[in-house]
Amino acid sequence: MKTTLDYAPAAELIAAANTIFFLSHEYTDGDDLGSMLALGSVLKARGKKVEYIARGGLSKNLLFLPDAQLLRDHIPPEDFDLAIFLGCGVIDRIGFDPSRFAAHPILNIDHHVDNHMFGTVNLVESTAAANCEIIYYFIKFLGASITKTVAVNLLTGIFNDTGGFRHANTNAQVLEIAAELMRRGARIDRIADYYFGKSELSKLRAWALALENARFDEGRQMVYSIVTEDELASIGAKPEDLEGIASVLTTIPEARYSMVLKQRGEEIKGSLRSEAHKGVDVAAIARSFGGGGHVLAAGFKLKGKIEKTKEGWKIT
Ligand SMILES: [Mn+2]
Repeated sequence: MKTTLDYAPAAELIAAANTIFFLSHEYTDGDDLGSMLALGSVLKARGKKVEYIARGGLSKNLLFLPDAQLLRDHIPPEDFDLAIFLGCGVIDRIGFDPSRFAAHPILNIDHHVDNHMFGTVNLVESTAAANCEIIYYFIKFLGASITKTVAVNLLTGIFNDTGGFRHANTNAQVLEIAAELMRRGARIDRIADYYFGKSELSKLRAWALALENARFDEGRQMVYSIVTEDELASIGAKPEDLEGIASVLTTIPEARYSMVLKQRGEEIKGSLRSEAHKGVDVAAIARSFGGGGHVLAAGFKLKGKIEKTKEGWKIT
C-alpha cells in the first residue's frame, strides 16, 4: 500500500465525537468487520461510545472475532456524532436508508478503486490489500497499542482479503504487518481453522450444487454458475453458503474469470472473480451491471428472479 493517506483529518473527526456508529456493507465480511472491531476497540479504550452495525448480520465463521457478538443488524435509535463507513463504495451499500446520516459527519474508509468519496473525510487507498491494512496504519498514527483484540481482528481482515495470503496483493509489506500482529497474539492457524475448518453441511451442499451447475462460456472465456432460490432451499442451504465458490471456479485455467449468480430475496447477486495473471478487470464488468469492487473481486445486484427452464436459466 502506498502510504500517502493523511490520517490527521480523520483523527480530528474522531476526537470531536463521543458516540460513533460503525457501518459496514450488507452481510459484512472478515475485512470490514475486522476493521470496525479493531478501530472500535481502540476508540472504546479512549472513552468513546461505539456501535457496530451491518445489515444481515455476520456469517458463523466470523463469530470467533473478539467483540463480534456486539454487531447489530439494525441502526440503533440513539443519536450519534460520527458515522464511520467500512468497505462501502457508495453510501447505499449499507442496505439502510442513508438519509439518517445526511446531517452528520462521515468518515469513509475503503480500498475499492471506484469509491464515490461520499465522506466528510475519505480514507480511501485502492492499493491497500485490505481495509485492515489502512486501519493498522491509522491505529499506529493514533499512537494506540496493538492489543490482542486489535491483532486478531486485523489479521483476520488481511487473511480474508488476501485469500489466506495467496492472492497477488500479498506483498512484503502485508507480511510484515501480519508478522507484527502475530507477535501481538493473533494466530493464522486459528483464523484459517475458522475460515476453512468450520464448514457446515449446508455449505458443502451449496458448493456441490454450484459446481454441478457450472458451465463454460467459450465466447467470454468465463466460467459461470447460476443457483436458484428453490435449488438452495431444496438442500437446506442459504445464499450465504455460496460465499467463496466464485474464487474456486476462477482457478480453472481456461477461464479468464468466474461469475456466480444467486437469488437473495428480490435481488440477484452476482459475484465476479479473477486471478492476477489473467489480466481481466472484473470491477469494470461489475460496473457495467451497476456494481463495483476490486480488479480481481467484484460484484453487482440486479432486481429480479432467476428461473431454471429446460433451455437454461432466465431472469424475470
Ligand atoms: Mn476489503
